[in-house]
Amino acid sequence: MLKVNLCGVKMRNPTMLAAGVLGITASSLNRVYHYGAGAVVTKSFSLEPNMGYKNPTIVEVPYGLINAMGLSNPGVESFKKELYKIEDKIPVVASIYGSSPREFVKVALDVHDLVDMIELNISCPHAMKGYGATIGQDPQLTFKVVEAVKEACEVPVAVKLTPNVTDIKEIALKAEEAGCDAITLINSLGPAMKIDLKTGKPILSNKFGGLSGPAIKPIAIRCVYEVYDVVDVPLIGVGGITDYKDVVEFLYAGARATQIGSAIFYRGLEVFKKICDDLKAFMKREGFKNINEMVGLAHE
Ligand code: RRO
Repeated sequence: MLKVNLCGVKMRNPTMLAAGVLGITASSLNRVYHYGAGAVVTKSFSLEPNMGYKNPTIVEVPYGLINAMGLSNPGVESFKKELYKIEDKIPVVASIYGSSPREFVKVALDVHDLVDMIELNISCPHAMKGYGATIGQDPQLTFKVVEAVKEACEVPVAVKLTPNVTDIKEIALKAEEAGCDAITLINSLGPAMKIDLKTGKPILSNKFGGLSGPAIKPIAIRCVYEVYDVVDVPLIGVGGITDYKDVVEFLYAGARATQIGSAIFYRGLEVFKKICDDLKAFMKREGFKNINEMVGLAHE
């Protein structure tokens, strides 16, 4: 009933672990799958190791979290060792980043044999210049990165977009034109900021970070809804999902699968099974036989 086929990747349900959360080691990725996720996405990794920003890197705000981890990761060589240790049956998506089409291609070619899909992170809102959202805010750069990775590897390629643009449809259309197989909407919203009243200073060491959690869900829903109207590739919805109702809303807006990140902070890893059980009960009540019947219903 909950099964989803995403670009040929068979998932037992439409919930995926979002990039950046518990995605550094094979043991935590295996664990998330055993708690019920349909697929897992790694923390974004790059060609070379990156220390990221100093602590504090995360702060809670009403209805959300602001993070500026700083694209921290041990580099592709080290990441590969983890990818080998992920259980075969688990659908794995490698989230990768770089500062040029060539860099993206190098990382993609290093891991494409070990994963089921690649997700291009061109959307981190507080990345260094030349990385993250500075790529995803530019339609031409978006096109070049997607095209280069698609030419180089066989595995399906999703591209994760930033909501911090004037017209997300324009970027999505460019990504599709360049050949992407799926579009993930959205990365965290930002740059966002919180100031400590005692010290009078910004809390995060980087000052600015990306806002995630329930606060951004209405924007994520709008992005999925708008992009669904203009592209044919499947969409993966992410941003503020905490219960099955949020998943239903994303499906109705046009997502074929969903990703969950901040909710693990609020509800623990049990959130995946709880959402799937509740979603199944909802589908029975409403007479849906499969997930596909729900995708895009808000447009009819
Ligand atoms: O590592 C991060 O600080 C980070 C990344 Br790469 C991203 O894509 N989105 C985010 O909120 N944080």
